[in-house]
Amino acid sequence: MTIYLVLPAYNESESLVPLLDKAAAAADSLSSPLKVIVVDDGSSDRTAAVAMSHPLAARGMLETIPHRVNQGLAAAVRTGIEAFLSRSDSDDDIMVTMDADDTHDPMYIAGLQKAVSAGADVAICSRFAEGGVEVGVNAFRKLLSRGAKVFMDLIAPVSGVKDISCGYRAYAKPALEKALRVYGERMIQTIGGSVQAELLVKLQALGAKVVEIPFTLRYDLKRGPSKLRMTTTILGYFKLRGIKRAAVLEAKLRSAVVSSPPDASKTLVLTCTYNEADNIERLIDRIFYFLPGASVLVVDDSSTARKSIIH
Ligand SMILES: Nc1nc2c(ncn2[C@@H]2O[C@H](COP(=O)(O)OP(=O)(O)OP(=O)(O)O)[C@@H](O)[C@H]2O)c(=O)[nH]1
Ligand SMILES: [Mg+2]
Repeated sequence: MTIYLVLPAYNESESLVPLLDKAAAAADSLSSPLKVIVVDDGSSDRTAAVAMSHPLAARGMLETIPHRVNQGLAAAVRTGIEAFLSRSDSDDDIMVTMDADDTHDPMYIAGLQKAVSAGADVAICSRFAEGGVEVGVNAFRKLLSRGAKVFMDLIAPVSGVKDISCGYRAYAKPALEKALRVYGERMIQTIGGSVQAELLVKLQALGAKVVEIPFTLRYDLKRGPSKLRMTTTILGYFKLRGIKRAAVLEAKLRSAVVSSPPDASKTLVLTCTYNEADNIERLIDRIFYFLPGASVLVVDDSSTARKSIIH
């Protein structure tokens, strides 16, 4: 088993050194190897350089994936999930995400690992579970996190979970893989901080078991200004009602096919195309995913683009 620690980071050069030092100390006491993936979300400071000059990089335990421009937290999380799934070679590998602003202490990774190994699909470090604590959080921030929970309970409940917005979590690999297969491009649809609640909605629709372990949020250690995109995040929460409805439906329709694909050896899928170079590969991949063994006939109506796709 390997633990992949994904750190979405936007202008976190000040916070990364103390955080990575703590990650290195935690790695030494973990029972499984730790690999750190810093997703540098188009930072304008030295985030990538600071990460790569940390001793963890020299030990081959850290890599940085750059976004050329800032794309927002949700896109950074998606990049992290894809990187984890493409690097992991064992079903019992775990992906842990946490903020790179030094408010999440890596010492809780061991507890998250234990919870996932005991059968959880998602384990969340929770401020609101019994024993959870927040240090240095101002009244406005407290209102926001509690308000998000109350709002979600009204429009798109995440059942049994108190801390729906904390980004410090562990995911079991099969749960993420299944979600990506069922939802495809639509696995992450919101843009800002609402992505954390969205992932819970999407995974619970597939029957994921979510547990919480108490932790202490060290907001007092946060350096520099908050980068939270308030408007984008609030708008994202408003979208979650429709997103949840669609996810529940999609999960019902698709999860049976994903778990036991039909024999499609006698099926021909015919699709007619005109300038669909940007979409055809994804379509063919999805057809073969849901109908393994099928044949695909693409009738191309003299598309004008010069791009040719060899699948
Ligand atoms: N806000 C924000 N964070 C990003 C972005 N891209 C990556 N991140 C990282 O995502 C993590 C969460 O962002 P934070 O700004 O800490 O968001 P938060 O924890 O919800 O809110 P505060 O800690 O109160 O600011 C941090 O590690 C950021 O560096 C982005 O475009 N915006
Ligand atoms: Mg934070």
